[in-house]
Amino acid sequence: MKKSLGLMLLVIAVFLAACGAGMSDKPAVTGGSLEIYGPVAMAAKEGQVTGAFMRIRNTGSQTDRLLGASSKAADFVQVHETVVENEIMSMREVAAIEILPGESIELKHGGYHIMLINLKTDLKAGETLTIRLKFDQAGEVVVPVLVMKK
Ligand SMILES: [Cu+2]
Repeated sequence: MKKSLGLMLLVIAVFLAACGAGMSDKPAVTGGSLEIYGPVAMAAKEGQVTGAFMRIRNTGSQTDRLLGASSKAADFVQVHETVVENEIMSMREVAAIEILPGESIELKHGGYHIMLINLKTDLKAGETLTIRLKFDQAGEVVVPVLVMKK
């Protein structure tokens, strides 16, 4: 009896691990021809600045463009790129990011990202915030973004 319970728990553990691994292959949200994977933001305090990151895949046959972002969580939300000039890293706002048919763009540390400027409240790990992304073709896509420990 005890042995079979142990085996059952092991089976459950393996099953959960498989589910966890499989989840990253599934988009968190889709909008039009776009699939959005693994949207996360870093925990930060009220008044601070933080970044949001994700992968956006275009499954359609037309090029789409990320034109901007908004959120009630911050006073300003911008799409940024990270640039290195004279060995100094800085960030600047971009007008648009193209997503070619069948391709993905990666918003990540040291690259493109969504910048939340002047947070209205603390963002704590485990919470979810909403970011609205604006695309040329797909229109507005509402993305639930998981807050991660810094
Ligand atoms: Cu930035």
